[in-house]
Amino acid sequence: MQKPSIPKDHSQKEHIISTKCRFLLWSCVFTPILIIIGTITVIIVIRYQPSFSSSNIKYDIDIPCNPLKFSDKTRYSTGNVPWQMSTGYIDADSFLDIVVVNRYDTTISIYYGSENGTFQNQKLYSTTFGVAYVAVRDMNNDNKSDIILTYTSSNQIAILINTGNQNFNSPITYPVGNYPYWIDTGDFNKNNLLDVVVVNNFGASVTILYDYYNLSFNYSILYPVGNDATAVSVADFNNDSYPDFVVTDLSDNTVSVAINSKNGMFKNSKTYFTGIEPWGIATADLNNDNFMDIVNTNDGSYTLSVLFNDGYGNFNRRDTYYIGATSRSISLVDLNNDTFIDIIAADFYNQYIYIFLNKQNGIFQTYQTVTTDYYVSAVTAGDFNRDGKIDIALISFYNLLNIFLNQC
Ligand SMILES: *[C@@H]1O[C@H](CO)[C@@H](O)[C@H](O)[C@H]1NC(C)=O
Ligand SMILES: *[C@@H]1O[C@H](CO)[C@@H](O)[C@H](O)[C@H]1NC(C)=O
Ligand SMILES: *[C@@H]1O[C@H](CO)[C@@H](O)[C@H](O)[C@H]1NC(C)=O
Ligand SMILES: *[C@@H]1O[C@H](CO)[C@@H](O)[C@H](O)[C@H]1NC(C)=O
Ligand SMILES: *[C@@H]1O[C@H](CO)[C@@H](O)[C@H](O)[C@H]1NC(C)=O
Ligand SMILES: *[C@@H]1O[C@H](CO)[C@@H](O)[C@H](O)[C@H]1NC(C)=O
Ligand SMILES: [Ca+2]
Ligand SMILES: [Ca+2]
Ligand SMILES: [Ca+2]
Repeated sequence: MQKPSIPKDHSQKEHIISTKCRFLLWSCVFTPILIIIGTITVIIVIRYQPSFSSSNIKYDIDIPCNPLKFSDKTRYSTGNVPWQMSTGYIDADSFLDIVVVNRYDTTISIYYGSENGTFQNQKLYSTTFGVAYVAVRDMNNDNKSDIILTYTSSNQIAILINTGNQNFNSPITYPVGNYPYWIDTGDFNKNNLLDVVVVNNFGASVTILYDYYNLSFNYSILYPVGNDATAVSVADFNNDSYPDFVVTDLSDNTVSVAINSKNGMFKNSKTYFTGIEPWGIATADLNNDNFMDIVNTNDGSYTLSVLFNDGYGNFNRRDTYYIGATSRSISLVDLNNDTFIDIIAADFYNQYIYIFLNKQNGIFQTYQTVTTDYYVSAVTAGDFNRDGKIDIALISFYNLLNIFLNQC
């Protein structure tokens, strides 16, 4: 074996060279590497810094209306245990109306809006079965919002067609899968008639009902998704103009993303991990790259997951925001009018909503809390008083609707 040896007569030169080398190594290699590592660490820490509590808020001065200001809450009575809500234009004026589902009654409450953001007291409508979810949509293209409900115990959905003057036709029902829980709509086959996707909570599936004429829904399919599917949101994820959808799979800790095959049918869905027990879901473009992103609430890990679209309908980047509370409902709207979508999350076991302002890059600032009535089951938003600022409506288990007008 040959020992490595350094020629003796070059030792002085070696020493000078090695000193130079060391200096060069430190100044040109190690120091920049340390700076880069330090910068990356700082970026990672800032980026993934969870939101602890409202007392930790460091307001970024460059985000407008930070923090947001709201009017004192206005309260309205609901039926027994309000569970979900939706907004739309139900009577002929141009002021938003609100529909609330009362879980322990077989009723829905309709609140008709006015120009100053106040609402008439509830108008109660009886439903045939207990309802879990409501979507307000114009289903027959007459510019009047109709009401779609899930009848959980009869495994049906019901459509109440708006006939004007605050009246509705008696519900038309359609059979779906086991325990229909959540609904969204989209024109999946692009025939200019809205189709309906219904989450079957006990069925690990969704039912897609296709409208071919006059609300016939004469064709429907059962499409498999993950276990204990809870919620669904429709959006065009791959920008091919055909609506796609995403479902929360509560006991799989995933979302299932189903891409439209450009004929209204769906290929196998792709799943992406979320936090623990994903429940509520909504979609919007959060980083203004014109591709739709996903936000869901996680019941088991008290977090929100934000999943970013890579432009092809894949969601491999996930950011997590800790709220320390169970949330089952979120609303994605631009609350400070900077064109970037913000997040409102409802606290199911407490008296708060959490507002995350977008830092204008899809990353969200530490949340701001707004105190509400207790046990917020759902939150929604809309410009109720038509001043250009998006307001907030939510429902509390104590049979109350709260309205907060945005004073940004
Ligand atoms: C549709 O309804 C909205 C809200 O009621 C109203 O503001 C709008 O003028 C209506 N549009 C047409 C074309 O009738
Ligand atoms: C708001 O509008 C409603 C309906 O037009 C009216 O009855 C009420 O007095 C108004 N409230 C305020 C505070 O202006
Ligand atoms: C559409 O359906 C409704 C309710 O099922 C029915 O009363 C009406 O006659 C139908 N209209 C047409 C044009 O088929
Ligand atoms: C549904 O109705 C449309 C229009 O009448 C018809 O073309 C289509 O074949 C029907 N589909 C089924 C599955 O019955
Ligand atoms: C989405 O598709 C539309 C229509 O093809 C196109 O104009 C637009 O640039 C696309 N958006 C993005 C972000 O690629
Ligand atoms: C929101 O921003 C738009 C565009 O900058 C502006 O025209 C509008 O007046 C703003 N609305 C409010 C309520 O500040
Ligand atoms: Ca209608
Ligand atoms: Ca699509
Ligand atoms: Ca915003």
